[in-house]
Amino acid sequence: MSNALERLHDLEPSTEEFRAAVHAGLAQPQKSLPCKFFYDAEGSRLFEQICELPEYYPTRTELALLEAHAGEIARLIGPRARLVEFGSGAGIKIRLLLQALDRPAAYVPVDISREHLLAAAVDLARDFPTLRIAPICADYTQPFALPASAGVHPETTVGFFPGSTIGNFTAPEARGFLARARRLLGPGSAMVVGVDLRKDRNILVPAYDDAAGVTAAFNLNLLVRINRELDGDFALDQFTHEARWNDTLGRIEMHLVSRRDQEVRIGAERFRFREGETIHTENSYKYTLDQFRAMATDAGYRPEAVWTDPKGLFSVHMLRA
Ligand code: AVI
Repeated sequence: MSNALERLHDLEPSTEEFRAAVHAGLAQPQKSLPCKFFYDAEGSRLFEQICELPEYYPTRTELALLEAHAGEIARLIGPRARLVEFGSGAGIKIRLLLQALDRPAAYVPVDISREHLLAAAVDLARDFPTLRIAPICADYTQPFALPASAGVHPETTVGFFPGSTIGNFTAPEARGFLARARRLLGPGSAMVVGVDLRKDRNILVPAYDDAAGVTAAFNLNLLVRINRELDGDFALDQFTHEARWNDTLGRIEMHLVSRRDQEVRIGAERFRFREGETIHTENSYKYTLDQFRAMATDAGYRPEAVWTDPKGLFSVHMLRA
């Protein structure tokens, strides 16, 4: 392991937090589970597979945008930047920025999935041996501090939030996240955010309900995780994956639909499901450029630049604090 790779700062959510969220979510009239719990080791692996699917356009479109505009993004960022990536995952996109940047000072990947975070950090340290890397295992929807060790006198600090993960928040959550990130990263910092754009439902629905069934497996893996970690007895073949476009709210919704009336035990508690009743597991909001810029402005940022692909599928925004 490289000397530049620092010890992991571990703030991974506890099993207790998972249990409390599951029990609270399943006690509501519209049952729901927070999508952040998708990302155990298997969920992270399945998500990487989703990113390769022909129907799932966001990853390849954003990668092409970053490839095409990395030079310009790097010029706007300037030399010796410290990069903080929220939800770093496999760390593929950051490589494009790191290669384009002038002497990056440090990279702080923040991710909820510890194993995945560490593996990606080790890989990156191998390819960028002089880069200071300070991984943080944390739920970045909650406040956290940057470790002092990552403060290597950067000229500027830049947040990186690719993949349209911001779309998995409600509008108030997204605004709150951006405002917290602005405070965390400090005055003069920048934020590079990938945002999926509103488009025809005939493109959107297959992107979340692919022919190979990978997204279905990703959604159902949440039940596998509950069974394993919280002593649940969900019968996996009694729930089906569904992706719905909600035009009024501008979002894709993922649900797990109960195939029959049934009762599920989690630990000592039991939850009843009627046939057709759903667990709402994820929202993926799609924005227009103006909607997102207005939200960023509300959060205290100045929209500085935006890049989109020729088909208008996806956007990468540069915001300044
Ligand atoms: C991580 N996030 C941006 C993905 C999305 O598109 O909302 C998660 C996902 N869910 C199903 N497919 C992908």
